[in-house]
Amino acid sequence: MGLWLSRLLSLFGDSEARILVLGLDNAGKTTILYRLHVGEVVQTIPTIGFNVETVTYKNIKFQVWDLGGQTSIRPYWRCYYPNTQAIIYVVDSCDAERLPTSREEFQAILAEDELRTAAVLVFANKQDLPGALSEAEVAEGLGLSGIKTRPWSIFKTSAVKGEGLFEGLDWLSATLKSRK
Ligand code: G3D
Ligand code: MG
Repeated sequence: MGLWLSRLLSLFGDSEARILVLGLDNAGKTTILYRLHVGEVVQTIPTIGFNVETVTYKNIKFQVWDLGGQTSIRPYWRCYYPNTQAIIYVVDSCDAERLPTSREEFQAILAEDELRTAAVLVFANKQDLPGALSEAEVAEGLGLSGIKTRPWSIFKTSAVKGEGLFEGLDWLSATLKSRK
């Protein structure tokens, strides 16, 4: 178990905690979920028709789904908001074309009332590929500097190489700890 995970566990005690891993499809979310080696990834396909991947470690749930697409299912996302301590937002840094769409989805998630206190960790993923946007470009593209009321940070990652993920999670566990 990583230090970040044991830190999170000690923070939450016995209470339920949720960490949402969100972003457009193809950003690298599922790859990251497996990379964390937290436990078995379970896929659920609720009747409403969006696929959620969940890894549960003790009282912490990591849950992943794709943003974008059909707007009719969005109200059902709220079922997954309670007790959310953090949002890990994943961006494909090579997909400059869809960065504006990713921004819209990101801003919509930030505007969700039930998520207003969640800390925000952004992964500018796929940094191993040529032509990847820099961390600063991804930050600008998402409008990160506009976030004033909660902690956020951005890290360069390569999910396939396993780079940057744990630095980001260390930031997250330290940040949540300092808020306690
Ligand atoms: P998603 O769950 O956000 O939709 P996935 O994204 O985790 O399924 O990843 C989408 C594709 O991007 C996968 O390729 C995956 O291997 C690749 N990918 C994820 N992270 C990285 C990264 O950091 N670098 C590179 N080079 N590729 C990455 P396939 O080919 O399996 O569809
Ligand atoms: Mg996926």
